[in-house]
Amino acid sequence: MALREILIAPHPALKTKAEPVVDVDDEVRELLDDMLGTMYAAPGIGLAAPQIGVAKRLVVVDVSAKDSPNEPLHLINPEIVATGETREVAEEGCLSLPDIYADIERFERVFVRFRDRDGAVRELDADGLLARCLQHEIDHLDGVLFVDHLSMLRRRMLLRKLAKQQREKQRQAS
Ligand code: GNR
Ligand code: NI
Repeated sequence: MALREILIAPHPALKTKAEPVVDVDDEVRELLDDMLGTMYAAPGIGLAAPQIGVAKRLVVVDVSAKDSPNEPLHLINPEIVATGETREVAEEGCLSLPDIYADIERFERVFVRFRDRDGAVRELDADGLLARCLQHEIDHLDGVLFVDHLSMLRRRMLLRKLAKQQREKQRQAS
């Protein structure tokens, strides 16, 4: 397993629509392993391939509590096939938008179809944090960041804040 660099907005790779995976082979499993390791190291509860500069529809997620055993999920070509009726607002963060947080409205419940690491088709009925995380990750596959769900004014404010923070980080590092 290799740790990968997580790209920070406004990197163009984060705005690119990712391509479906055709063959679930060892190369794909290797990528998923790198993604999971990179996610745990960050640490985060989800990671999508575009965040490491790979334009493929691959996602890893683990929303298990910190003090309980890991429950990794590997999702290939995940799709939301149905949603519940109700939406819920909660705070989100993103490894590609470090130190930026905002309240985002999402479906409370989603049904997601995907292929697992063995290429088998599976379905997941998710609610709570898992449902939120899956919507956030599937957005990444379509080049969408959580700030894209906010008003243009609020998005611009948060992206400016991020740019300023990154400039300051650069300055401190040099
Ligand atoms: O680690 C993460 N936490 C999180 C919290 C609320 C809603 C979504 C997320 S996903 C994020 C990791 C990440 O950026 N995945 O793309
Ligand atoms: Ni994210």
